[in-house]
Amino acid sequence: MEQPECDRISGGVCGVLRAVDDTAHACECSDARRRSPYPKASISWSYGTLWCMLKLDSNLPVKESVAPVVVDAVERIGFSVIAASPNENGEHLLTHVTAVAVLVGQFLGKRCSLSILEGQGDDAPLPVHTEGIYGRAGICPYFALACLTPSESGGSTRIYDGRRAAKLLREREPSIADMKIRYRSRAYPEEIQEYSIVENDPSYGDVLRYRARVETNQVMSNPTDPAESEVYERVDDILRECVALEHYWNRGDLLFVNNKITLHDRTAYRGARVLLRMRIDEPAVTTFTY
Ligand SMILES: O=C(O)CCC(=O)C(=O)O
Ligand SMILES: [Fe+2]
Repeated sequence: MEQPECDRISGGVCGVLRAVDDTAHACECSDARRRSPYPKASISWSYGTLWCMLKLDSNLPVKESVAPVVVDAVERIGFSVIAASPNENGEHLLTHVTAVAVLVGQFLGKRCSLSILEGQGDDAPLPVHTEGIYGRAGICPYFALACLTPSESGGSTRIYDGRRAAKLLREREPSIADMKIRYRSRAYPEEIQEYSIVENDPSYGDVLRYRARVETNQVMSNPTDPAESEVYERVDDILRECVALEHYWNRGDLLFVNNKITLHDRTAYRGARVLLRMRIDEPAVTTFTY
């Protein structure tokens, strides 16, 4: 049945998305939080995404129907969450979560690069960004994060709707939308890339492609352009209106993200926090040695 479009998020559809298997839960428009099998997960708008519980303690029951639903949500609204069974604490969780990420990730792309993100606490949030925006070869279209150790407090990951942000910026601050920023990577000094704040993506149309103010950014302004601090303030103000998901991590959660239509950040946190990150079809990574 066709669902009405939801005006709260680009590509969103009101109502129940789809049930996937016996353990899947789809959230309804009016009470997404209550129906979520994960009370800690908060969806800041009322449209529901797919919450699919995976039991990871025996074999891997990844049904063939799961991946297409993840792909559909990631394409439409920009993200999808697969939650492990809450009582899952097994020592093999890393292996299982990685396997699920790769199995489902195959439906989004052909290659994946894995890294472990490990921190011991951070009083500062990680600024909002498009993943790998500094990459000369371009950004990865999709990435996934899996939680191995949730922090003691804080450390939620927020996903922002880049199409909605682009639309609002064009309406309210058209001169800023066309300004360019040059991004660099501190870790890989040879990686430098420049984007208009609003880019026209061949597949998705106008999207915000951006990293909030950091030392390695350079705003490419003309004398008539708004001041640099104003550029960041206006864009950040708009992004605050475009939070699509704030995900509070539980061990075993898997979050798939469409990096071309969303941005993300991470809040400040206390205690050890370990995530597995999988970048899918990262343009800079094209060869593998076995
Ligand atoms: O730790 C997170 O939640 C996200 C980290 C991140 O965005 C990054 O390392 O690029
Ligand atoms: Fe990131």
